[in-house]
Amino acid sequence: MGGVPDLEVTGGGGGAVRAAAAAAAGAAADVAAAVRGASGVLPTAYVRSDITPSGVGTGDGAAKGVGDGAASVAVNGATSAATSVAAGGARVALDAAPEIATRDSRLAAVWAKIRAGRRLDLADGLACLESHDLLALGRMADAVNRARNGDRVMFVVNRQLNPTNLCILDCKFCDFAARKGDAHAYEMSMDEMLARITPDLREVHIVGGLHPTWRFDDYLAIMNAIKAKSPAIQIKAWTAVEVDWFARIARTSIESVLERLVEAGLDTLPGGGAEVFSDRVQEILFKPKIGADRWLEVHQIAHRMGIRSNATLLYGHVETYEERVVHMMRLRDLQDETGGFLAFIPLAFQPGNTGIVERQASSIEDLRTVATSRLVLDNFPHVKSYWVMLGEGTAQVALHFGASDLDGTIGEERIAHYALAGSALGHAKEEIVRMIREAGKVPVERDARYNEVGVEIA
Ligand code: V47
Repeated sequence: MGGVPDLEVTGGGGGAVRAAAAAAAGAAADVAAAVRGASGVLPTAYVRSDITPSGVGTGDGAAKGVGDGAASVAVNGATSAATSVAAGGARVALDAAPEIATRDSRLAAVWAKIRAGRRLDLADGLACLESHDLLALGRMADAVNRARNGDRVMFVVNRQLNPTNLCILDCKFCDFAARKGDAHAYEMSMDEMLARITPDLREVHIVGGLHPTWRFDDYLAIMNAIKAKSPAIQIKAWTAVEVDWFARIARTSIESVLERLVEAGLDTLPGGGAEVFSDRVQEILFKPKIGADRWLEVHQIAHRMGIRSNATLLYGHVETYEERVVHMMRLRDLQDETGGFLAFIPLAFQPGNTGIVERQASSIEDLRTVATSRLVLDNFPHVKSYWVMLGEGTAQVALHFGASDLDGTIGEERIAHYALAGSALGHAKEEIVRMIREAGKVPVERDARYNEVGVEIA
């Protein structure tokens, strides 16, 4: 194996970002990333006291456990009975919900339901995804998001770290994973990983493949070394698929794996590996992987132990609208029970060289999915507009379609870029701030647990 393919990011001070995924010779992942200038006058500085937090969990879940701080808020003057769920899972209702005109009668019925404080069902979710009145759908999701988050959009100064792409699984949608001997296969040395942990980072997001020979202790060693180098950094690491794998290779329970991960510095679990909660899609695209029940079980156990987590949906391949909505509703059910989810992240499938679909879902499809998730997931604090997969422009527009988080600076994204994503590999903090302000929103820097960090943003 020829070392770590270089993903070079230049001009990190807010200037051009150029990415060249020069994977080992002949590899498919030769990526030219978007070049964006960071010029322009930045709007007024954000100061913590400018805003009033609302609908954001306390964020100290790992210390206290989740489940505190349930909120019940008036809906259109009436009290919503269905709002007494846990911290992260609190439903927030709309005071003086606006009239939103639409000629789509099914969408109008959805809005009437929301204004009455009633929960959406499968048919409602389908009405949203099937509606041609995208702007009315967007206004609805925006109103619901504003009731929770106002104009604030959160982001984190973070870096993604993918220690290896060697993976025993063979998921049809994944261009990132490799087998030993593949041209693009890599394993980072500890020095290579630590070189990526710089003092400016607040969060490191670590995921990789299910390596054929690494032991659980090897994964723990990565976390321990990162914490030794940078004790204050927060670690968001390992998908439920990896947590399940660790339990298998260490021949122990999920609880014991999570305990050891927390001892090694784990703060939160990322939302990856969920794909689509559908046996049908699993059979076609990710047969050898854990399915919906196990993914949900891992997150349920984590939440019970006080570990907060995220949830993703991979869309834009072979799934149906119904499967998307069912996926959201299963997440909503778990959130009702535990309140442990922080954010939902719709991941737009990057077709790369998979041959599954000819092109990425359109921006219209992206915005529909973001907006629908904001309306269906009434107990999730945040819907994330993941600029890596959406592209920076659509990600900005999604901030008006219900999204309240832009993820972060990312540093060096590999999973989407091995699948030929057109976005940058990473962005300087100034560029993320500019993207949020350009969308007319207020940037709020957060940590991995969605605590506002209260730094003044220039
Ligand atoms: O689990 C793989 C997906 C996920 C492709 O929790 C692909 O804050 C699109 O989960 N096109 C990893 N998606 C990324 C992820 C994530 C990203 C950002 C934030 C968070 C969070 C989580 O990416 C995988 C898989 O579902 N994926 N290949 C692809 N070609």
